[in-house]
Amino acid sequence: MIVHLAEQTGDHENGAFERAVRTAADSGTTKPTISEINSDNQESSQTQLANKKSHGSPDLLSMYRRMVLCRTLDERIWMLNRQGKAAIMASSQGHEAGQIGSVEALQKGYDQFYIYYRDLAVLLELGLTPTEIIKGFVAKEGEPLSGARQFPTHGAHPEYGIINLSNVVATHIPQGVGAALSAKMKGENRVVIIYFGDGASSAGDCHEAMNFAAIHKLPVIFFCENNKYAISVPLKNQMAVDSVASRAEGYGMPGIEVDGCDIMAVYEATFEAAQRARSGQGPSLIEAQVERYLPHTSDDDDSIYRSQEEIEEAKKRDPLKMLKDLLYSSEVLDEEQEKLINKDARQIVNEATEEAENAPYPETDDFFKHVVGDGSA
Ligand SMILES: Cc1ncc(C[n+]2csc(CCOP(=O)(O)OP(=O)(O)O)c2C)c(N)n1
Ligand SMILES: [Mg+2]
Repeated sequence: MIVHLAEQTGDHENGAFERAVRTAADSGTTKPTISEINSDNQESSQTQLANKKSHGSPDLLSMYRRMVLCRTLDERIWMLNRQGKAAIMASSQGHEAGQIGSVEALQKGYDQFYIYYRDLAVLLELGLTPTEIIKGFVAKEGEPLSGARQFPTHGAHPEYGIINLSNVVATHIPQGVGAALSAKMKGENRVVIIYFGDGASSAGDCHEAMNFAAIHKLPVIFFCENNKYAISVPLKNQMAVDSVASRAEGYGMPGIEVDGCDIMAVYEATFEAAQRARSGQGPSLIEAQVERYLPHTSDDDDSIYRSQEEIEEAKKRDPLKMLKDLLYSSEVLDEEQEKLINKDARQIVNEATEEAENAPYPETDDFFKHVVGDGSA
């Protein structure tokens, strides 16, 4: 992890980095601890954490299960699109560790999540069911974000703290900063995390939002999922620097580069940024270096701008594989259990697909419900 510090905060030495995780599977069993798990893998962030004092307890086996579920759901939605049943899809494959690791470090039901179109795992982590998500893609009654009126994954779920009103790139970044200003003015201890891509980081909205948040020390985490492409435009044609996080210095906040395929590294960085935010020290910019395995969306053909070799190379860093290898080497996971996890995920996604496909379309009579106010508020 590389930290670009615009100011000396001091807590990198003694704060949230000073913690560890408990067992990879169930606590209270004889399964090995993270430090034991990582005895063969000295370089990983999990190992660094393991030797430090415990404060939190992410369950790596559970996180692996959730990653598998997200990947299985993502593959299914892509397939439904190819069958002509699902609308446009922006795949999260390669982003799962960044998304799940960051949510794990925050307070569900209290913190606010300004997400973007690629954040499938964030939706699942915050409580949307696979059925509800597929309903968004096939525009069926009961989709909770917009009543199936919006682009899939778009809308809001205030109870879960989810806001994703538009896919006009970067427009949600100042909106999230506004929510953080509101939290600060009300004296709430809430953190707002804003997810966006590397392309969005070059938009004017992003600059204004970061500048404002840093001036007013707002409780925000800017979480950039850097997959090195904005549709077909590679990073080098988007910015003249090679690190999104390095820009943080220009705004007066810490910028942290983290391996977005290493779920514990993401958890650690997000936890620390949340602590800064909650203790009034202001925003942080996390650059999670992730991979994009599929075309930009199901409407895109990446073969005209990206080689197969490059994609195969990126797959060596597959976040599912990375966590799976760790769990295998620790004997927390074996072949039989892996098969069961895959089978469970397939069954959940099969049932969700069937339920969503069999659901009715929304009533035309309430076409404007949740779209235009009824004047009562
Ligand atoms: C203001 C605006 N400009 C252009 C677009 C078209 N567009 C949609 S997604 C996208 C690329 C965004 O890339 P990035 O922020 O890196 O996110 P990624 O899709 O790679 O996760 C663009 C240019 C848009 N939606 N909004
Ligand atoms: Mg991108």
